[in-house]
Amino acid sequence: MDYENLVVERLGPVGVITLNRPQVLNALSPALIGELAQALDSFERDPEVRAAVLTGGPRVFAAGADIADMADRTAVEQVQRDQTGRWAQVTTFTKPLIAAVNGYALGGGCELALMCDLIIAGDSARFGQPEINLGVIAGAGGTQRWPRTAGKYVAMEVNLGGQPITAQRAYQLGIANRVVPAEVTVPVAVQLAQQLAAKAPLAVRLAKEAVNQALELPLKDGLAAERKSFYFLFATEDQKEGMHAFLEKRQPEFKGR
Ligand code: CO8
Repeated sequence: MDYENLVVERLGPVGVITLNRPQVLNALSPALIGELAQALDSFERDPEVRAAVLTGGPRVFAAGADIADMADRTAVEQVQRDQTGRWAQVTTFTKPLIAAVNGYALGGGCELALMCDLIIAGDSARFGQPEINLGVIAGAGGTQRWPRTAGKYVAMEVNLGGQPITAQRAYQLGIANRVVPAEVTVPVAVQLAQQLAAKAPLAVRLAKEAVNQALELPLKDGLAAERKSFYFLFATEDQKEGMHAFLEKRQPEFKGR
């Protein structure tokens, strides 16, 4: 499939998606979000892809939803062409998805990064929700994921104040897993994705699901769901391989079965 707003590549078991509208700082038009959903769907259905990296390249992650596209829309038009489902496809992707963020991750761009499972931030990264400066608020999770990650007070500061925070502060708040020199953000993310891709795919999938459930379920229900997945994994060949490889002092070869 040909993409107009993305570059989509495969590096062995790792799929790499680069947002590609540099002239508008990767502003997230509906067409781009549609292509992103398609690219993720193609990775989802390809058993050879075991992890993915989402980046905006060396200069900018994404400066938010496309303001030129939205400026003159009415509320009714916004509801009628609701993009929620397409954005949500980022969160229903079952394989590890790592954001590699350089430069601005603002508005929808920040929300996109926060939908990923891990975030590698280049030292140039800036995370923020400047929608308030446009007379609106975040619309793809900014008011919900910031408090769950960084707490209420930081979430208020970011969503009400509209000023971005630095990569280092994001790291201190637990939003970025690592801060690295901007020129190696993508290679570091790909290397991390390759490490995750070598794990047992079904276990990775269920671990991701379980961690995400922790953000939504009461503890008792989350623990019960985790335990069911733990028991379920004993039905997989990879569990037998993993445990026997340990006992035989060799590296496991996981097959995703
Ligand atoms: N949309 C459209 N175009 C943009 C956007 C954007 N979000 N951001 C930058 N651009 C364009 C600029 O208009 C400019 O175009 P041109 O060269 O034709 O004038 C070009 O990109 C370069 O931008 P700047 O000249 O402004 O570059 P600077 O380095 O001076 O500034 C900034 C960079 C600080 C990032 C600045 O561009 C900026 O503030 N951008 C807007 C950031 C913003 O407000 N983002 C929030 C948008 S709203 C949103 O994301 C809501 C998401 C809701 C999703 C809901 C789904 C259901």
